[in-house]
Amino acid sequence: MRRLHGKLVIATHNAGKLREMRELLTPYGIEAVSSGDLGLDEPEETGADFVANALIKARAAAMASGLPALADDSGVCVDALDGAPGIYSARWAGEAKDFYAAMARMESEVEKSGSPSRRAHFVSALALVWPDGEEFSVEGKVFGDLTFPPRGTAGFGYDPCFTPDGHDRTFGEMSAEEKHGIPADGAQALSHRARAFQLLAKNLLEGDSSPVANSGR
Ligand code: ITT
Repeated sequence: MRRLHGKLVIATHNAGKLREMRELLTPYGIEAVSSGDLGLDEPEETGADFVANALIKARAAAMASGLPALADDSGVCVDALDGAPGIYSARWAGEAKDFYAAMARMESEVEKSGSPSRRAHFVSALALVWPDGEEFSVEGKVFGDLTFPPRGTAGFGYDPCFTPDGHDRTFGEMSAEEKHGIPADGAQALSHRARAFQLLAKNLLEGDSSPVANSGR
């Protein structure tokens, strides 16, 4: 399996995601630039699922930059809404990227559905594409309950309206470390993106230079 080292493009224009992805890559000594830093265009996300859209974004950034590119496609899937907004999670916030409006719409559509379920899950697909065309993708999920009214100001997007299973605070009320920190003991991380990242790291990042390998595990 090919290992990732050196310079990488994080193919996102979403500042919240970029921050999390940079933090996740920090221990691996990879020099990360963003597609925003490089002035890359945002490709149209025409895929039918999260992995397909992550691959579209990573391929476009790898081709345009000549560097390996890591992209995330993610969203929240609500059981009472048959999985919506899912891959359309960003679009629900509109041009203004107003996630409080998107969360209000979610609350009202869930109420209208008549379903008693408040179950939801976040999904993150991470795709890594090298400029020579080699591709790798993984998916992470976290299940929990919708929480209305939204609580907390940490994180981004739908974080204030999602309480992961086993917790009584929303992602919006958690520190970055709690939401997407990687446990040192090898246990599963909490967020969908951190879980996907653990799979990516296991396959592509734990070379001789990784802190985990150096610690003798
Ligand atoms: P890029 O395509 O440039 O990466 P985007 O915001 O358009 O940015 P997506 O198409 O993947 O990204 O949309 C994902 C949306 O789902 C994102 O805008 C968030 O609102 C939401 N989302 C994903 N992960 C989230 C998280 O960890 N916490 C809160 N909301 C999240």
